[in-house]
Amino acid sequence: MKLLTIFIDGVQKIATDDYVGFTFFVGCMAMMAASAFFFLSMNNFDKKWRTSILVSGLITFIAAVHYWYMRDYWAANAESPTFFRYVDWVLTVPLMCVEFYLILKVAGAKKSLMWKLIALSVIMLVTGYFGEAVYRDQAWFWGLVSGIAYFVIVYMIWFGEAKKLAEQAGGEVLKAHKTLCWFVLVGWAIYPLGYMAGTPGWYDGLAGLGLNMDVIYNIGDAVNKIGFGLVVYNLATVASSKVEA
Ligand SMILES: *C/C=C(C)/C=C/C=C(C)/C=C/C1=C(C)CCCC1(C)C
Repeated sequence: MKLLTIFIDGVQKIATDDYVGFTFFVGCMAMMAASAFFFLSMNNFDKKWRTSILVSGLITFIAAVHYWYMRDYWAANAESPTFFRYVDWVLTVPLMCVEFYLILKVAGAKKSLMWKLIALSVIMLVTGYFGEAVYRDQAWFWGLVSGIAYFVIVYMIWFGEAKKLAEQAGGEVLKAHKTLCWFVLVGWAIYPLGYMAGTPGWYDGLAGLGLNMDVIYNIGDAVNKIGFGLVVYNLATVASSKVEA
């Protein structure tokens, strides 16, 4: 129906200085391309890696669909598509936790590790949504609670349970785990910056720097969702070729 309207009414204009709209558009394309890449490469790998690649593709595919809506929403309302944003995250971030579990399974990772990471990520996102959309006056408080959940995740993968498993697995799995840890520490830290640029609080000065919340979130998504997928893709490539050789 939506497509039909676009064909009949013509496409909504994106102003040349609408850089927020531009990043939604490019983000949508990038997520689509990445999904095609991951899905089409799936059968090149050993069976035990296929689920990981499938999950990489699902992450970018779910994001592509949400970017399609967010791009539209922004074009129509020139306001943050907060609802779609958080629905996207609450589906894709737990899938990123699943990726950790899947690559650590070779070292005997238990489902309980996966569920702990998923629960923490949901706490991080639901409290973030409260601060951004529901209780904006206390954005700093909800941001803080969200940040604590974020740091527990960082701790678990850098120093806790997940780290120990990665060391037991060693080799390529350990390397990939380390890279993913860096993504969570540095790549995920982009999001609180966006949050601070987009909500009122003692950190209001950030918005004065001309930083835009949606641009920051869109950059974060491209870096993290496609980057995560490529780390797993690389691991699967190296590990699969070793078995064949
Ligand atoms: C693909 C989407 C990803 C990887 C989204 C990640 C989102 C976060 C790490 C968000 C974190 C937040 C905080 C740590 C505090 C402020 C509120 C959030 C939700 C922006």
